[in-house]
Amino acid sequence: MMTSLVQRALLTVLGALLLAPMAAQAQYSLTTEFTGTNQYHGNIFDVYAVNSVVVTDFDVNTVGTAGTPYTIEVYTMVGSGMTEWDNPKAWTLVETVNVTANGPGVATPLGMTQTVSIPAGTTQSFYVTTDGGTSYLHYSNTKLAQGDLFVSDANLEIYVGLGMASPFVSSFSPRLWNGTIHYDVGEFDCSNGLDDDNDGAVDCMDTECWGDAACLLDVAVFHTDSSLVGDIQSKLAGTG
Ligand SMILES: [Ca+2]
Ligand SMILES: [Ca+2]
Repeated sequence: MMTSLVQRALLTVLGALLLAPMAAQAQYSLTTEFTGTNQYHGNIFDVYAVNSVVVTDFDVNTVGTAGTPYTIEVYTMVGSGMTEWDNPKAWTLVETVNVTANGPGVATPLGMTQTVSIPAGTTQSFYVTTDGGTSYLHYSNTKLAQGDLFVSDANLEIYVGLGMASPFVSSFSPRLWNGTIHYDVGEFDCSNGLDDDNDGAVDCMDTECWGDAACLLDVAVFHTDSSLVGDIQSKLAGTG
């Protein structure tokens, strides 16, 4: 018996549902430390992506006590930023966020809405800073040298960099940024039209997206029998 497109679609959907526990939006993080006692407006530090990553957020170490309002600016550039600390034109402002400090020695998440993609095998630099004045972040003095690797995991490496007076005014070296980088790996977004992890498979073509809601819908709308498509969609939504 010939299997219809819709039947095949249903089999595909069922197969995808069986694979659904596979995480399409894995969230990883890498922390330097939160023990720094030196302070100024911020830091410039290089990271190296072992695998393709997408940076989604940062935690910072505030000097201000819990409840203190902060305005934090995150800049980035491709390549090392170590010699570009006084060259604003080299940098792109990723986002300016207003946050309430959790206090020194603990993480204050920025809650960013913008992301930064870093291809595998490349260096990217970040400049995380307050908006100046007496708004300070903690960072660490270190016996390591500028450019030394401080911490790494399977996907990402964070290097010793610079302490900074805002904006792009003066630098102190070597200084270790205090904070956490939150990031995703793999085909983390199944509907952005991009091959996030550079494995040749875009969105729903990537097995990591099987089971993702965006891809279930793709399978259903591929077919022209609208009543059956509606049936599939309502079954998936639990309304049929
Ligand atoms: Ca992919
Ligand atoms: Ca994608």
